Amino acid sequence: SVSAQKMIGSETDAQKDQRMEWWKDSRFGMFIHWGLYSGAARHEWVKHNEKIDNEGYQKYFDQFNPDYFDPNKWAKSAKAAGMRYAVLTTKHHEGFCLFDSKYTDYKAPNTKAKRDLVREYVNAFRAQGLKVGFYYSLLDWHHPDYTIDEIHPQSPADKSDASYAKLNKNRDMAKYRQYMRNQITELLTNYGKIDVLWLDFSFPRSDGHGKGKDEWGSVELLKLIRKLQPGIIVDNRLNLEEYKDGADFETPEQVSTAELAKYRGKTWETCQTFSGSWGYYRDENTWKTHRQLLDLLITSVSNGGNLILNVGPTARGEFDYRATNALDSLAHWMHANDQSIYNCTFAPDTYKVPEGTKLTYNKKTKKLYVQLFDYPKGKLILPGYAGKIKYAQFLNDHSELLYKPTGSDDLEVTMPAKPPYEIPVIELSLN
Ligand code: H79
Repeated sequence: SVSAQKMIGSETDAQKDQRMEWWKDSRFGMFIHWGLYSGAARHEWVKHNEKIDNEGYQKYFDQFNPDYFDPNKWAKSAKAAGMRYAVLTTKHHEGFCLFDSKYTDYKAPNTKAKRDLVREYVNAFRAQGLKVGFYYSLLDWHHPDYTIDEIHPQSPADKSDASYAKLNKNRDMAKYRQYMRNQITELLTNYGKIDVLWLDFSFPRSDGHGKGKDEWGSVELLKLIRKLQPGIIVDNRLNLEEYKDGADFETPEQVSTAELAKYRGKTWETCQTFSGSWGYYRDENTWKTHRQLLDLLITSVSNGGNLILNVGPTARGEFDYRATNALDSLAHWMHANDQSIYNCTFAPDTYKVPEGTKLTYNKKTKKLYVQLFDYPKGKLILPGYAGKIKYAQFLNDHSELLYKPTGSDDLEVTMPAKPPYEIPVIELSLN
């Protein structure tokens, strides 16, 4: 027989379902990666990629001056796009804190911004009725006690134990663990109710030059988090896979839509970028199209998961025009079709997926939605749907779609010659 999985706390399945309900119903969130790397404007891993030390990175701290920072604009843009929650990098791997921490000088209040930017973010997003989340990097490439490991910018070229030992002689992870507990306590105490905590990430290695649950003190950290914010939802990157309650959701990062089917039945959120990097990357020319972004959103929901779509604001603190345009297009689509996203999941097995479409099913209204990826020529066949539906209409304008049986078990929907816009949605009322 299968033995009970280990537990850290004592929450029941029913209690967890209740805690996760808003999150599962929301389906669409905004990730925001903003930090000193936004000024370098060539990837949030620039410090690692170019092996820059603290001294070499100091220019980005000195230059940081977000004169256009207005989180009310960010929040309005997220809300308009149909996003229901947001997660902001309070500290990324570079170690720079957007919040006013007592435990470091490496923070926004000590830059030209001269203030706690996290507080303004929290207030603005809450004011729009959005749930508020914090990203906090477990990695810290600035802290003097954080040991040099395999993926640290100053990782030794020869990878020998002796080289690591020499570099780490004055570094003490116990002190860094305390620093993290202190900062997470600040974040989960000083800003009211926080809805999501997104910790990033574990990379355990048998040679000791990675980091996982022992290096982070993950069990103790999670207990602290749950004590400070009992309702909070925590990602799965603390390396606590052996515990049933060591994580609330899986986090497939930048995976293809084809891979998302594998997560059906789990609790998950795929995190995705507009252009490849998370931090603002001026010269990146790999921006996803409107259709690709919709595909990510719909494919996530049609497999029972969430999409958290990332924006990398510029060093001046605003969304650049490419991000703004993409969000505006999503806003139009969501205005017309958000009932096929919120409260939705994959369709019951009795409904076959018509060719060139994806299905979502609204758990609250019990309506079935057909997302038309390949617009049908003249007619759409609903395979095996005879006797199963009682009305069909476009969701965007509630215009009736006529249908008839084909003689077999199928139904044939008569379609207008042209789609009203990209990826229209048919709403089916079920018998
Ligand atoms: O914050 C965003 C990213 O910066 C961060 N997570 C999202 C949400 C992230 N980026 N990469 N990773 C997490 C996974 C790390 C991958 C690695 Fe590697 C593979 C680290 C070491 C091997 C890529 C290749 C980076 C260095 C070499």
